[in-house]
Amino acid sequence: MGQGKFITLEGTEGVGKTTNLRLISEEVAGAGHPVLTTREPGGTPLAEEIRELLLAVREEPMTGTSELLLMFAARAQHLATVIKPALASGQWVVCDRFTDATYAYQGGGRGLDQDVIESLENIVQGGLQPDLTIYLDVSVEVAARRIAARNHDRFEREQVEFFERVRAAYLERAASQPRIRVVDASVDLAEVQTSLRVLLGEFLSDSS
Ligand code: Z5A
Repeated sequence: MGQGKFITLEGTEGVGKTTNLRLISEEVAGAGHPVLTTREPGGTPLAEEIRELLLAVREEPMTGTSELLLMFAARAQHLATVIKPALASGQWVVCDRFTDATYAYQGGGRGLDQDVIESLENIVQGGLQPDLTIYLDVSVEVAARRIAARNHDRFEREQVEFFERVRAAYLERAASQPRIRVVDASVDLAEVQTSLRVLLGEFLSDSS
């Protein structure tokens, strides 16, 4: 069996990634490919512990650089022990967030240097990039309304301006990288899922 494909799902908080991840995996499996669904930060026991460190609300503020290094520490573990072996064995990997989130949140949101992010990306990933990235786009106001009722983690407590910068960074990146496909996720879930099915249908037929 040949190398599997790597699909990532991105968006600001509350855009519906978790809701739509299952649909993407089902479409891939329905086309006859073995599929592994995972997430970042996380995806292995150690990386999930790093996730807890990253999301916890605590008195001591976490510096942007600490946050960036922890994201890539989790990613290094996830890539080496889960993603790369799965792809090598022919599985398709569907991942909730990946390095585009680092460019958007730590780069756009926190204002960290893109060149530093790129250096870490090269160290941790080598040349590995997703084959397809789906960016679910929703205005910050609509996304905030969708998650208003739940307890907010350290990221979700950020101000509206932070999420506006994150969204702008995602859209800028999507405009320059053909592998990133933007889906309007502000409409009804059924409509979002129709767009996702069309997009995945094209990708699956190009990959066969
Ligand atoms: N982070 C980072 O900074 N740098 C990195 O490199 C990486 C991550 C990898 C955790 O990620 C945090 O890590 C994240 C960025 C940072 N912080 N933030 N913010 P996460 O992916 O676990 O966290 P999240 O973005 O907050 O995920 P989420 O809370 O699971 O949101 P979601 O998956 O996008 O949304 P959802 O739970 O599927 O949907 C939210 C609600 O909206 C839910 O009630 C749905 O039923 C509803 N929904 C969904 N779609 C629709 C439509 N179309 N219409 C109406 N309602 C809808």
